[in-house]
Amino acid sequence: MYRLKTIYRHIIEEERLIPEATGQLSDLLTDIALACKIISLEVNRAGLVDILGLTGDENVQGEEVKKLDVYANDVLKSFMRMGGHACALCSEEEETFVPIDEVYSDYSHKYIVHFDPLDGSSNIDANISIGTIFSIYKRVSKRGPGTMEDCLQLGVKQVAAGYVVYGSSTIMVYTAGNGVHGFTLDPTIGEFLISHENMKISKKSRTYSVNEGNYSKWSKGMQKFIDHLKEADKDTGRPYSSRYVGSLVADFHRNLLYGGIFIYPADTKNKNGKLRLMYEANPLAMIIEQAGGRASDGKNRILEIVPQSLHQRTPLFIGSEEDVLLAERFLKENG
Ligand code: FDP
Repeated sequence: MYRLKTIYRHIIEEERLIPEATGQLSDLLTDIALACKIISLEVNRAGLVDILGLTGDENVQGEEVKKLDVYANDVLKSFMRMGGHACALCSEEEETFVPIDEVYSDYSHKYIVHFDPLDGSSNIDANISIGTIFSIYKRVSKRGPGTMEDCLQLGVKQVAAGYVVYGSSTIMVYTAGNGVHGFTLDPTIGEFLISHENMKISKKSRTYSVNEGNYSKWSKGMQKFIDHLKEADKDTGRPYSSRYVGSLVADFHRNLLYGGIFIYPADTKNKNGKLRLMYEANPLAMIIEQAGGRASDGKNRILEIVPQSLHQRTPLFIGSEEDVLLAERFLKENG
């Protein structure tokens, strides 16, 4: 007997646990999964761009060859627009949010989606894993196209979040508030099949992921924390190993599976860190908390940071709970 469970079936089973569910969230998640399958196909062909035509050129159908991040943004936007469940889309690639108007919907659309269509895109040409990150909120306004108030909600208000890694295989991981589940794309049948049910991150790890080239720009507390992880001490499992791909989704996914702490701190150049609260930190924070881990800006819980603008940045300490707590202690003790 086959024991295959598609992501679609999984989403529906989760929906059935909620008696008042209308099915809209399930449809939206399914739209995102389908869009990401299409992006995955194009990511796999990225190395052929030099052979088939540079970005900016026309392809054989006379269409312009788009940069992959622009392409991913367009695919996600059009699937979610046509799906009719979102009243606003907020993308890392867009200056402001895209309100969804009546042409595509009857105003029953009740969700807001934030997404980073292709995270880690500076790695594309080196064949390194990249990804898509998304986050879903319920609207607060009653009807009509979504508003800025709908888009700027606390991370704790997310109803679902997830990411897709385009790596040695394509994997989609999502949570709708009932655990974290991972699905691997089987390219032969074009389906995401369950491969990682109810993922949990270890409480303590032996791995840190940070761009250590920025060491001289860090605060004293941050420098001391990394120095501490590198000291040898058998009892506390040190020294830690260092693993840094430089592609957030890839680093995060590895740490979720094997334990670890990912850090992008504030530094003298990036006073508020580099990563985006709404597109990167909040969705990954919801996932890590659901998996038993912790996410903070070094002091405050990521999910409780009040957003002021769509592209706001934040320092990020995320991963195994005890490691994040230890980092917070070092920052506090060193001012
Ligand atoms: P990228 O610049 O390649 O798009 O969010 C952007 C991001 O990648 C993350 O994916 C990654 O973790 C981080 O920036 C890498 O930044 P550094 O190059 O400064 O280490």
